[in-house]
Amino acid sequence: MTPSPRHGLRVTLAGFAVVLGGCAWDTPQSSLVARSDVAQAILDIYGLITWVTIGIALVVFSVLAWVLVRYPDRPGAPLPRQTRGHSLLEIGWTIAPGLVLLVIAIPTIQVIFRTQGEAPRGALEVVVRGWQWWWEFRYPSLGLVTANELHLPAGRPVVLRLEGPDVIHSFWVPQLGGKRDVVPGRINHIALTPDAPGEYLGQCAEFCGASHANMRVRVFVDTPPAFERWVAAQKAPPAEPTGAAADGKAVFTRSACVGCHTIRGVSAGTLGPDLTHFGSRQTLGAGLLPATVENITAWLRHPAALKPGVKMPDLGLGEPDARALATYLASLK
Ligand code: HEC
Ligand SMILES: [Cu+2]
Repeated sequence: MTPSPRHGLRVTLAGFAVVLGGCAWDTPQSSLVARSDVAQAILDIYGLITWVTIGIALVVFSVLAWVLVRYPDRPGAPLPRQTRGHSLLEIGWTIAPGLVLLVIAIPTIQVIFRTQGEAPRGALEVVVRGWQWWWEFRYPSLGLVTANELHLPAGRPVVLRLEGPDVIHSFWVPQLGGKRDVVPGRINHIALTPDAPGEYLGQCAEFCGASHANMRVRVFVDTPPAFERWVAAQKAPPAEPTGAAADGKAVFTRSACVGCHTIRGVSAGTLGPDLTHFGSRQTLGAGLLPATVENITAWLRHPAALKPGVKMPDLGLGEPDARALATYLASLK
């Protein structure tokens, strides 16, 4: 049986249904949902360009349809009247695209300058450092350091100061706006005001090596009181562990961990994420897995099995040591 044209049509439509079925408006990383002033400004430009493009498409397709209907090719039909060197038309189709570009360019340039702009007074500064393959967040005015999960207060301007200690990364949390490159030897800024409390997902948007796809970021926009509580909890020294967690602390202090990780009052390494309040984070390994004792244990035993290329070495830990360590780290709320 030869496939009929209707069969082809059905297959095509079924293909569309499958592909378009994956579309949704309000997904966690949708750039069509704006939750900050900067994201809204960018979305407005996007809307403007979409409408302008729809307008152009309508004009072009209407003219095309008119030509198809008006001048079909019939056997023996004469050529329609040919037009050459029509000054008015030529000037028209030179000026019209210029106008369209102006309509798009003026607001676009305004928004570019606005999003590059100086942070307003009183903005909360956060230093964002993109490492292969995790994010470090420092709050100089609060004396806090954390990783992979950024907390911001709703309604207060923040300025993110992007620094690249190793290779080029790009910080991108679509609903809060951005994306901005993190470039070694150069400081970039994003100034924005998140407007609604919630959890926003993002990820590195510039290919940066083996685990680029595993370099995720979570931003928690808290109500101002919740943010104050978070700051107070992070500033407090880590609680002294008891039981299995105390055994874990002993393993930590006698292992190579101390050379790479900081736990305030215990160690001062700087090559890996600060673990002082690791237990308050929901995920591990830059959004790789939920931070359960099970997953932390697996991570500590063979980090590269979970995250290809990871810069944390396999230290040959046995199951009991790894579990005790995981219990300790999870207790650091
Ligand atoms: C050579 C440096 C180095 C050593 C030694 C090291 N780590 Fe790491 N560690 C890292 C780096 C780098 C990362 C970030 C990996 C990533 O997410 O890509 C990391 C990530 C982690 C994480 C996940 C943190 C987070 O917020 O997601 C934990 C937990 C951890 N290490 C615990 C340990 C423990 C416990 C030891 C000792 C047994 C140890 N590390 C030894 C460099 C090191
Ligand atoms: Cu990256």
